[in-house]
Amino acid sequence: MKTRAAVAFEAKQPLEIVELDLEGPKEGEVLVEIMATGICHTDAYTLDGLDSEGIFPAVLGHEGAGIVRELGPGVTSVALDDHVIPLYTPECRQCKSCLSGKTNLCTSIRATQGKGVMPDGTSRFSYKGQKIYHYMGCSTFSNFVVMPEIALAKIRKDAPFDKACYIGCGVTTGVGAVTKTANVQVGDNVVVFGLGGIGLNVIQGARMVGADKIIGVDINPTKEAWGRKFGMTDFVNPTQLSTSVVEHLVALTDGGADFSFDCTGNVNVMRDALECCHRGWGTSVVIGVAEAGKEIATRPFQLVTGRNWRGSAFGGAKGRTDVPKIVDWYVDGKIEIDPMITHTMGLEDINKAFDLMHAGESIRSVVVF
Ligand code: NAD
Ligand code: AHE
Ligand code: ZN
Repeated sequence: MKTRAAVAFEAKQPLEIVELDLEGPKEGEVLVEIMATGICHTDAYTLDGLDSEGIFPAVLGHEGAGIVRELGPGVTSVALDDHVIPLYTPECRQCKSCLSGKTNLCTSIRATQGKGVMPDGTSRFSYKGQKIYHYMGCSTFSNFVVMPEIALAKIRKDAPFDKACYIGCGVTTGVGAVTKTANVQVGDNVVVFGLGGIGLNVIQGARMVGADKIIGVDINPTKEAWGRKFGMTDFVNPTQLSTSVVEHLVALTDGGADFSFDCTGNVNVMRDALECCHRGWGTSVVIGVAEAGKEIATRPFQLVTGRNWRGSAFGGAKGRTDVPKIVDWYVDGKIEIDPMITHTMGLEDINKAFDLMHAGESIRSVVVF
């Protein structure tokens, strides 16, 4: 069949809207019509040539929502017309990682996902006979995609696609980092670096679990109002300080944060996020994805004296189990999504979403097919 898609033919070039050929689902696979997709900073990072796994030409996008249109042989967990969110972190419930109960990082198809192909090693997209690669096992910048059933979360049908798609990455990543990875408790002090599409969800997650101080840090002053909208109690702009940001935050939290979160992908910020944590117990969670080749550093003394450095992918959420619950939280009004979706556009305008993100003018842009 044919599918309309925004293709990244090369790094650092605008996406091109073209009609691709798409091969149908094989054993255990499903054809999904993508109804809406968000644009996450990780898509920009890959498009900008900063991803060590970046492959071109590819159909990017990993924050979508859609409808099951065709089932391959043997599919049992979803049915025609089900509403689904594609999962870049699948949940096979059979691999060592899934069975461990210790992680959401299902390993069953991670290797082929990283190579831009389906689990059988083939790509299903092509353009004029040329192979086009998949991305993060999702490729939601295409109107139709083929997904393994283990990488589909079935969601309720009353959740609007143009909002639910954000749960496919940003919402789950931010809220889950607080509730699952960090397990923030009532009364904890939290510092969030980077108040974009992820950081604001960390803030609303911290508000939801009853954190005490929720301090937002951003170099863009317009983010103060955004943070306050979702529960931030204090705002810090590092460019406006006369002391170091770490000293300032340690003073503001009476000795350091119980939890901090990096939502910038900047390795220097990651260091500040660790070092503003409380001596003896503070934990810093790295969410941001750093450019290929970048490394984090700190004095080992920071860890010797009880600070903890952790990371979180997809908020520690198990996709098929947790994503439908997060959709319930949204529909039941426990978390907000609508105000964070600042721009909605057609696929033909998808490059504007990247421009808005780079200019710091959007929180989330969503493409509706
Ligand atoms: P975004 O562009 O919407 O937001 C980034 C924010 O960081 C902006 O508000 C920007 O002003 C701020 N910022 C930049 N440099 C800063 C600095 N030096 N100090 C303080 N603030 C600074 O991006 P996003 O979509 O929110 O994504 C944030 C990061 O999270 C990216 O690195 C992305 O790749 C990553 N991410 C990780 C996961 C995961 O599962 N670990 C999931 C989604 C996104
Ligand atoms: N390809 C990058 C890694 C990128 C990365 O860490 N991705 C996150 C999700 S970002 C979503 O916006 C993730 O899930 N990581 C776990 C995994 O298995 O990729 C690189 O550095 O090579
Ligand atoms: Zn993302």
